[in-house]
Amino acid sequence: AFLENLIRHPAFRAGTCTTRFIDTTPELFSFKPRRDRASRLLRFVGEVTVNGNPEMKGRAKPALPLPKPCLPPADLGVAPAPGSRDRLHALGPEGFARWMREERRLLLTDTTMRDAHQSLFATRMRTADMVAVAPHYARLLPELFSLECWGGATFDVAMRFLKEDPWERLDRLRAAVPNTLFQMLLRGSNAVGYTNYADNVVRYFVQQAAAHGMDLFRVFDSLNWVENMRVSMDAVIEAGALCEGTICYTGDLHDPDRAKYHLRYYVAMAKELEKAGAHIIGIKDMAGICRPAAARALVKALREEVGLPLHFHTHDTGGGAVASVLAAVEAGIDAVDGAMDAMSGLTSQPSLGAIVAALEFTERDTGLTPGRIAPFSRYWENVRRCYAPFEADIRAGTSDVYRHEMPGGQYTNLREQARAMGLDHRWNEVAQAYADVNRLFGDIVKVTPSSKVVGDLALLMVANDLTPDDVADPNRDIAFPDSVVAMMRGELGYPADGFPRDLQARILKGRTPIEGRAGAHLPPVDLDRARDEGEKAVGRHLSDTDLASWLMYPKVFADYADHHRRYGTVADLPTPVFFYGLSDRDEVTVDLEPGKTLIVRMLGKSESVEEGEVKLFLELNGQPRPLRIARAG
Ligand code: 3PY
Ligand code: ZN
Repeated sequence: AFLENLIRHPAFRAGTCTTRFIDTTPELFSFKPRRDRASRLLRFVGEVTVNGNPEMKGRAKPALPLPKPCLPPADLGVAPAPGSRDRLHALGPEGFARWMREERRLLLTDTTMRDAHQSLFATRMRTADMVAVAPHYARLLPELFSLECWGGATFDVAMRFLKEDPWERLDRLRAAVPNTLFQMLLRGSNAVGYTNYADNVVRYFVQQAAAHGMDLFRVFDSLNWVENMRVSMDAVIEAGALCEGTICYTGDLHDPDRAKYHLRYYVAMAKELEKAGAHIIGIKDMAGICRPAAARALVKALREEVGLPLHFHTHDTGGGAVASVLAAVEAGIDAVDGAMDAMSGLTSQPSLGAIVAALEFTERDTGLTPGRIAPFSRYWENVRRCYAPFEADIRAGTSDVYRHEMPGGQYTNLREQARAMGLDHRWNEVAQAYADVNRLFGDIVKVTPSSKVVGDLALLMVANDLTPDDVADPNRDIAFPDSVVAMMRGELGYPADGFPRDLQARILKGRTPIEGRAGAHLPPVDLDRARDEGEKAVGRHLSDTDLASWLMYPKVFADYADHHRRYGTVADLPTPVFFYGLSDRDEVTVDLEPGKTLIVRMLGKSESVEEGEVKLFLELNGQPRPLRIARAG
């Protein structure tokens, strides 16, 4: 314990300690008995069983016990067949992109482990549910083009709500799937956050992600400003990974009133991305408003004007996504995104099974069959039941999305925010305000983080009964949300035609907007210093990936690290135990590592009201382990 304290001490690590260090550093001799891993995990399970998971506050538990997800039958002793990742390693990014463009098969990305759960149940899917099925993907679906399994909101939510290390998720998935490309969503200069980070922080983040096995980075900018994407695109290219330079789609190609978002606009952007070094062009229809006719025209034009393969991403919010995918296929799209059937539809991606079936026995046959998708869908169906409290109560598609244009990942979130503000019954007004704010801002791209800014102002308008005229009225004093002021200052960059000057001046109240790219004004972060600060804040050594987490989300990371210090790694717990705790006579198995399994049995409990605690009668690997848990609140 002494040695451990010594080597963890920041002064020792920095090499600044003198010969008197041991005498003058009494904390080296403070040996807090470190509870072993099983005890810490049991304490967590006990806390959740007695006091509930804080994440469940205000949410209704599903009926327990939940059915156990059944894994698609596969022989895990057999090595997986070579897949897209092996091809990338053989051909390199440029060669791989040429192969994509020449391939007849429609290539498929499965978004189940990222966008689908981000859009259906608030990004709450846990590592345990992904890692369990990952080796089955490697063996049973080696034809898949990629698995989107990281980035976007998953990074923040993993630490903030699931108390997991997102890097550990990536490492464990990577170890289980050696053959298929991993794909992540990167918000350009906002990386996996909501603000602009210093250029060297963005570079460091990309380097770490690539070093931990990320193969394909879908890079976008929330205002379609290529200048804001260059730093991250360069970092991806330098790391030898695939760079998918992405166009965010908005408006409607054929609507004469939305002439700003015409074919010329998208073609010009795609050419800029091609020049910037992209290997693939992504078409990101985050709201699911790219209608079939638009998808057909866009893909056709981009194929004619750009030499790179095209990858189409959409959402099924309005119910028409498969039609758009098929239109894109007819026009020659190279790859498309879908989600496993049970995780598809509504605000998520269209159904992979439906796409596979639609193209079976045609020229663009995907090489998969609905029968091979089905066992995966059945697995995810039961996994999804575990997350029922996080689902929005939406039963059907809504073509209202063509009016408000909210991204699939934001729609349910904003509804939830509106509900929390007591505006649930005024949702129609929120949706209209969202559309109005978009117009006030000059008709912008709405995707994280610009979509959050539009949502913030829309909620403020409805809560305060403000009309668009009120917002634009120079004689009316409005306390604009910080996010709105920041965006008008140029902190997220600028749309091609800038923001409307009058409104911008009114919101900035005399402050001057940033000239050019916000990142160009941010001094580089001293990474060694940042690591020292982080280590002081969390009281332990920070690994390179810890540092990347700390740079993205200092407070969230520090809270996560504190949770980890108290309870250890909770990512291995089965999801029902993590959210709902143990019921009497429950038995759960937790694989800590190969050969180290915990079997926890709950025999019963007794409550002592005077002492304000609950005694749980637990058994750990057959041995009695009673646990006393103080009743909270
Ligand atoms: C994200 O940035 O998380 C998105 O999913 C945007 O569509
Ligand atoms: Zn999406």
